[in-house]
Amino acid sequence: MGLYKEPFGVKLDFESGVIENAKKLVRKLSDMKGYYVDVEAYEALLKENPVVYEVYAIEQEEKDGDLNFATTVLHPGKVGNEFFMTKGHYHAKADRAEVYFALKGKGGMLLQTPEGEARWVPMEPGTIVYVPPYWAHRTVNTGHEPFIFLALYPADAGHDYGTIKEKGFSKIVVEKDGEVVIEDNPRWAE
Ligand code: M6P
Ligand code: ZN
Repeated sequence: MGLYKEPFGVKLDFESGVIENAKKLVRKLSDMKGYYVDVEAYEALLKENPVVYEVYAIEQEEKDGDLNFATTVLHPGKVGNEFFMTKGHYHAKADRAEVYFALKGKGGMLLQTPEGEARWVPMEPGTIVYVPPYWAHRTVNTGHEPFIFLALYPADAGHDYGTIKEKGFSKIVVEKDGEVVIEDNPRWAE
């Protein structure tokens, strides 16, 4: 039996997004310094330091052929007029793909090639998003309740946060006159 891992089933609570026995990761606003365009609004909100998102992950050893999965509970909120979002990443093994499945709430995914070509894919419960190899991906909560989704990704994909942390995405997702607007990131050209 040494070759074979033990199969298992785990329960995902659709209301809360929690996966039983998963490893929980909490990202507070203070973990996201430099990610939001409006620095003043960021500093002001830091006094409350809200939780921006939680991740519940079931991960395997980083081996080719195996699979990880995780839910993310992305809370509603804004920094200035920019919606709460995940950090976003390329895969350390850049050619690894991923699939997201939206469970609850409202939002979308911002994707980008290494050259800065960006796409926005709106997500609502039932939306399945295919993240092709090489595309960075970040999710954004554009609603008023937690935005919850499941992600499935190769166990050896890894996370490369560096590029996004420095430059962000070429687009930002903001609220303007009550509408969700995807606009150029003023910091991108610097
Ligand atoms: C999804 C997956 C995870 C990722 C999480 C949060 O659940 O893609 O691999 O960690 O979203 O996104 P990030 O790592 O960009 O903060
Ligand atoms: Zn990923």
